[in-house]
Parts: sequence; structure tokens; C-alpha cells
Amino acid sequence: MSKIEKKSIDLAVLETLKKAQDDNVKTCWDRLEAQGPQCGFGQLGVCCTVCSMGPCRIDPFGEGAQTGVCGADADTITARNLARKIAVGASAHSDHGRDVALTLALLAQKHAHADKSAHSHGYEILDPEKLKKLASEFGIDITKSQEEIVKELSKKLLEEFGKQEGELNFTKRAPEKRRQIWKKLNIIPRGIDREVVELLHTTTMGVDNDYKNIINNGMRCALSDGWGGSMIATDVQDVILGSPQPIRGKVNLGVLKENYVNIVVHGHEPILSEMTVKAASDSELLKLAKSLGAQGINLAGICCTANEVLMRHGIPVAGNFLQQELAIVTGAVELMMVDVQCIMPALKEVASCYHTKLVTTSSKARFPGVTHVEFEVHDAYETAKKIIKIGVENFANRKKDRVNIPKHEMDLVAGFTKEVIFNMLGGRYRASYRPLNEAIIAGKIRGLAGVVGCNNPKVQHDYFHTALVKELIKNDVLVLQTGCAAIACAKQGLLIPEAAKTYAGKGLQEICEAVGIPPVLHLGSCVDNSRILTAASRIIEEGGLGEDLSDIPAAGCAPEWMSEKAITIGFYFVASGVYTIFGGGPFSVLGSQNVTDYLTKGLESVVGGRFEFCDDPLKMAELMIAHIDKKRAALKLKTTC
Ligand code: BF8
Repeated sequence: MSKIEKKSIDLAVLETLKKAQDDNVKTCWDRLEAQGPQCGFGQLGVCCTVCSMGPCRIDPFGEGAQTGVCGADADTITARNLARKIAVGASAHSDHGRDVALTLALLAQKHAHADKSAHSHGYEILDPEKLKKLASEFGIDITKSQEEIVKELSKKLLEEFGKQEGELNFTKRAPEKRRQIWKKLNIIPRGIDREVVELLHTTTMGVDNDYKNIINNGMRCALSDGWGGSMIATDVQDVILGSPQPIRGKVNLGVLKENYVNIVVHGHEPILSEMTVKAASDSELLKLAKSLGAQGINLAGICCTANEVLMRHGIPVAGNFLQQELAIVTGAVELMMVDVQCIMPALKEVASCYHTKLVTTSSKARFPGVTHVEFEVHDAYETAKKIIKIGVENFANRKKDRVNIPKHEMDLVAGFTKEVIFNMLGGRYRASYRPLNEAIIAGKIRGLAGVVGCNNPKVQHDYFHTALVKELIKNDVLVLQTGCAAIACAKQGLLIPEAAKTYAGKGLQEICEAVGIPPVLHLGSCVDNSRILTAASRIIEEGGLGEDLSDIPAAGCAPEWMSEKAITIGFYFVASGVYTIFGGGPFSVLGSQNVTDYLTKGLESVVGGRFEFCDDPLKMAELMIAHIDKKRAALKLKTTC
């Protein structure tokens, strides 16, 4: 294999990487090489920068310093560093959730205004049924007018962030046995902001130095994300933007169109990108595009915002995390619009090598010298139009001789929410989780796997995701996916119903064909990992598969993780009782044997779930299947299909 071929299994990526090389453009793979060898102390987690007596580091060979200046040892330092990452990941998802809840509050204000035309945000309640369901969960009288419900619900949702005592409302969705475990350990999350702040406080200099306590507090913070901030983001987005339904789409760089104005949305918060979808078919803008010689406006997405607009509108996905620079390298992107999270600062440099306009939209994520169009939620449609217009006008600057769009694209089906799984497997007239539970009990479906998370240039792009998932479905494990993991598998053709025949084991194939679903279900973006938690809770509620989430024959994995958000997701899965593997490098904790052992062994007796670090996708599959079989045996279900 040539050097470039080792970087990805995706042919579109390889082709575009060659173009980047010819165009003398550096990508993250080049920058990773320039970094090598990376800092060993950082990798082991034994460097402490918490106070200015340091930076201190622990000698991993046991010869030099074994504590920092304050006396903190490797256990404290690695646990604190890890916990701070959990806080950051939780803050990212939850701040997203807050923005969505604030948008709902804006809708309440709209209703309060006599002159509704004074607002041009363009949002409305697109899933009134889900609005009512959520309102009931918060004890709101749903016989009231929709205006009243929206007002009360948005207030209650926003209060979840600032709550000081009690427990987050959505934790009530978890099975009672799980809630008792959390209560006993004192890790049931109280308020979202409180958990993040408290974790940052307790991990500063001179506070908590009991590594188990630090990690337990980290789990409480992570739970405030999974069963709080992320769940609010997911559910309220469904209310405002509409609950996804299975929808066909296309994926990979080949979705960019040669004769069209290509606008790429990248980031995480769908509130603006949703308006961009509407604005892309604005007649004025289309007229302008045509007057400049384009056939139309082609919208595509990168990363999680792509998943959001894909599952609600079928907008094509240009790629996952490691393809953000490459989309620009095609030379065919007029404008890339970014909001928050997973946006490489390098985009500015890459865009400057082509005609692409990079536009930032959030005051939380600015780039020096880059065009900024602040997203004003009350004027969302006009903001989206303004941004697209910049892209359309830029079509005239495209240099045709620098364009090379790889021909690779693949079909996929996305949009499997917990409600959809419920309806599809149960049928329209007896919608229930019973058929899913029965298929698991009978062994047609051996178990469930959540395969989620990022890409990381340290491992061959998309290889771990796809090799693992193929092995799982071959062994009758139904796979649930979100984020960049879902995009990776979609590109390899695993997210179409036909994939069941090619790749799935006999039992899973039978179920997929009977219901018409792919063996790998796309549940959405990373905040939508919360859909997996609620679906699992419904499985327990349905009966026959134990009393707690940890009883279900299921396992989780982030095969190519890189983000702090992935760590937080991992922790809320483990704290919810799920055995979870991380590939692409362990957490930076190996400098402490105690912390490593607690994460990979000790936690199981505490919360029922634990971590595993593994760098071989086939081994990951073997471990996950072994865990699933262990859970099947505990439930006295037959272990082979
Ligand atoms: O939130 S999977 S690389 S895009 S962090 Fe980022 Fe990871 Fe992709 Fe979505 Ni999630």
C-alpha cells in the first residue's frame, strides 16, 4: 500500500488526498505527521497544568518525580484530567441543547406578540404530538392551548440547566432499577450546569484527590449530558424541526455537483442549517445562481449537522469529520458555513488555497479574518439567505481547472428514531417494542450494538467502523449508529436495506427483510445518542429482557474516537450500565494503573458497565459479541442463532 492508501479506506478520500498533494495543500494527516512523535506524558495523562506551581509531570518509569509540587499523584492527575474532558464534552452537547430550548422559548414569545409578522425566524411547531408528550413528562396540562404549552415547557426545559437540587426530569425515563443505582451512588444528575461547574470545581488544585470519587462525579456530569442536555437537544429539535422518518439520501464527496453552486453546512446545531435548507430553494437566489451560469444551488453537509439535515430533508452528506478539508480541496465548494464543534481551524488555510468562502455564524466560534455572519435566531431565514447569497455570488470565482469531484457516492437510509423503530418493528396497528424484544429473545437478533463517534487520523479513516460493523451484523447483531460512525458505514453501503442480504447473518437478515430495514440503523447526530438511551429503556419497559439497562444483550463502541464529547458519551453509556469499547487509542489514563483498572474492571461492579480499550476492529467485535452472549446467558436465552 502506498502512503496515501494507508490513510483511508474511502476511495473518494484517497483521490482527493492525491489532489491535495498536487495542489500543495496540507491536511490533518500531514499535520499529524509533523507532530510526531506526540508527547508521551500527555498520552499517559500524567502532565498536570491545573496550577502555576507546574506544569508538573509524573515519571512513568517510577524513577523520577511521583507527585506534582502539590503532592498530587498519577491517580489524581489522570483522573482529574479525564474528568475535565467529561465536563467539556457535556458542556458542548448541553450548550447545544440550551440553544434549542431557547429557540422553543422564542416560539413562545412569538405567540405572545400580537404582530406575528414582526418575526421572520420561520420556525414553528412541526411535531405537536411530541410537544404534548414532552409537556406531559414535565407535568404540564396538555389540554391548554399550544401557545401555553410551548411557554410552560420552554421555561421548564431551561430550568433543567440551572436546577440546583432534585434530579433531571428525563432520568425518569430510565428503568427504576437503574435510577436506584444512580441514587445509591449519589450520581443522579441534579442540574446540567451544576454538574459541569461542580466537576470543574472539584478537579481544580487542592480539592478532590480520590480518583474513584473524581470518576464517579465525572459519571454524574456525563449523565447530565446523556439524560439531560443531549436529550433536550434531540427531543426539542424533533418538536421544532419535525421528527425524522426513514428517508433515502446520498453520501460521500460525489454528492457535490459540478454545475451547481455548492454550499456545505458543517457543525452541529441544526437550527440555522434547517433554515439554509429552506433558503436554498428561494426563487431570488435560484435566479441569481442561474444568471451566473449555475444550474441551481446544491446543499450538502459535513459531520453532525449533515446528519440532522439528512434525516429531516434527505440533504446529501459530503462526508464525515476527516472529509471537511477534502470537500474544499475538490475546488467545487463555493461556501462552507460553520457553526460550532468539530470545525478544524485549518479550514481557513485550506479555503484560502481555493475560491471557497468560509463563513462563521456563531459568536462562540470565530476565526480571525474570516467572514462572520452572526446567526440571529429571530431573523433566521434572512440570515440563511444572506449566507447563501455570498456562496452564489462566489460561483463566478470558481476555477474550473482546479475542480475535481470524485465520482464516489452511495445511497443510504437514515432517520430511525426510537419512535420509528417502535412503529416499524411493531407495525402500524400494534406499534410496540414487543417484536424487537421477541426477536432478541428468540435469538434471531443476537443483541444490539451502538457504534458511534468520530474519525481520527491516527487510524485508517473509516476502517475500524466498517470492519467492526460488518463483523457485528454478520453475527446477527443489529447495529445502531450516530455521528461520523454512521456516515462511515453509509459510505460503504451498509445503511441500505439491501445490505442485510449481503452482510447480515441469517437471523438478522430475516428480520430486516420482513420489516424492510437496513441491518445498520442511522439514528442521527451525536446528541441523538440519547435516542439509544430511550430506546433501551423502552426495551426494558416492554419486558422479557431483564429489569435494568445493563441486563440487555447490548454493547457500545466508539472505534475511531477523538473528541472530548466522545468521552462524555462513553461515560454516560457506562454509567447507564453499558459495556463500551474505545478504539483508536485509549483515554489518556494509562499513566495510572489504578485509574485504568477502575475504568476497565472496577466500574462493572459499581454501575454494571465498564470501558475496554482495543485497537483491532475484529477483536472489538469478538469482545462485544462475547459480552452480548454473556448477557444472553444471564437471561437464560439461547446463545446461538
Ligand atoms: O458530534 S462524531 S467527529 S462530528 S464529535 Fe465530531 Fe465525533 Fe463526528 Fe458530531 Ni460527534
